[in-house]
Amino acid sequence: MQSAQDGNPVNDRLVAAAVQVLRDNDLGEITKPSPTLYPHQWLWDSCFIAIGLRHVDPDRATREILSLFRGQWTNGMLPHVIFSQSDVYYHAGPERWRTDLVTATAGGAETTGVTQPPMVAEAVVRVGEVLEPRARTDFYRAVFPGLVRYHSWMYRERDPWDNGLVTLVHPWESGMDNTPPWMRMTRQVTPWRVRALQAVNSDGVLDLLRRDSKEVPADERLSGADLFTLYRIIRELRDARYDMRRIMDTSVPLVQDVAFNAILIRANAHLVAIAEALDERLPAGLKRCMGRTPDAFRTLLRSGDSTFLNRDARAGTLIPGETVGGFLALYAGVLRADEAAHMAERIIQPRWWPRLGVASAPTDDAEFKPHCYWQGPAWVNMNWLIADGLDRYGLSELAGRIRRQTVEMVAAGGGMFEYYSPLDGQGVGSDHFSWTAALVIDLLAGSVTAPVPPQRPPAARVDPAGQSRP
Ligand code: 9WN
Repeated sequence: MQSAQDGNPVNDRLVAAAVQVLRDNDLGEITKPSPTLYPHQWLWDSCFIAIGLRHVDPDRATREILSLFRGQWTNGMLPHVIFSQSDVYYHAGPERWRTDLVTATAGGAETTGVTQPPMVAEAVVRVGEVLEPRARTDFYRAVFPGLVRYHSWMYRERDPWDNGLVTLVHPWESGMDNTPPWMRMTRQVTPWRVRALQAVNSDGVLDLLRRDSKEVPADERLSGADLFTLYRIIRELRDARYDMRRIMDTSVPLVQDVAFNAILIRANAHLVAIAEALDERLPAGLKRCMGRTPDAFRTLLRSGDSTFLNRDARAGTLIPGETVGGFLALYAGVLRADEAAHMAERIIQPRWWPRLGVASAPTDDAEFKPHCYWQGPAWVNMNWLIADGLDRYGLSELAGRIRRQTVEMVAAGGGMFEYYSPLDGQGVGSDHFSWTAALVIDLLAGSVTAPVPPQRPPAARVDPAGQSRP
């Protein structure tokens, strides 16, 4: 690997530590998110990892992305996990999903049956920026067909109401598994056996049946009851053969997730840019669907303020409970300048930025827990996305503050942790976490990307009818 060091001894030590984490988690063509808790390849993790790796080993960064396509399903889906080391235990391993009964994958890899936020096009462009023009074209050409198939799958399979928003079928697809609104949805389908245990205060026994909570303290993970509910959803998805038409007839919660769709909007813009660079055409049907997502996204806006929420797609109603995901509207570039400025003011309020920002759930949410992954802690990837979005609106002072604070948080936390308490900066979750390391490298390298202006002026302010069923 090359050096990404900048001559400042503190930063140089941090970069060296980050590079070491990536080296330790390197399995050859892929990087596992952490040494033992997450021993396979995760979709959006690999994208963030590639964005950091491009500064130290651009060729390895391209392979991190290319390796994702070996898990691509025949229908175009890029799965959320590709099981890479068959002999290594993971609590939701291939036997839980049995996707081999439903599909083949491009490279014969075993995978889960759901996806994760579509960060791939972003990672492709960021890696492309550090490649020589010819190598960039080759790289673009290698990923383009797979990207088109993936984006087409999202609309064809996961936009059953054909309104431009992608619907998720498992909290793991959001990448932000246990944010309060997602937990509200999943708890609607807690299995009766688990409810029976809860009724007599005995659900603690479920912890005896799990291993993930042995890796990190139990209060930094989901409760046993919640985890077994997620397993139940997997079972329903498996029985429905991961087919959206059948899934709609099950009790699986269906959610139009704000962060996922914000990332999709940006990814679509990248896909257009990649196609233009290659002088290729995108399928007309895909272009039509992509064109509708920015306006559809604004139907996730709560009327009366600048808060974007997830929608319960079955009920057609917004799900109460703000998350950091709402701030990714900045990253999507779908706001008017006044809305962006208002959002920036909200980010620095103490409920989102108690001592460190940006909390994944506000401190006044009844479910707020500073050490429990998406129920409060600050995450490096979210800060990276928000800072990028602020730059799009010229809000660079706050963008810079978020970036500096993020690097300081990691430096003070004593390791590359999965997430950090927004109350006191304590590093929590898994240590030696790859995307934290990769994005610290990227933040310290400074952006090689000029801020991207917002896509286009958004449509008129949200129509209250937007909250009705899509
Ligand atoms: C389930 C790997 C992944 C991240 C997710 C994070 C966590 C997995 C888990 O770890 O989810 O996908 O077992 O909790 O929530 O964002 O991609 O780092």
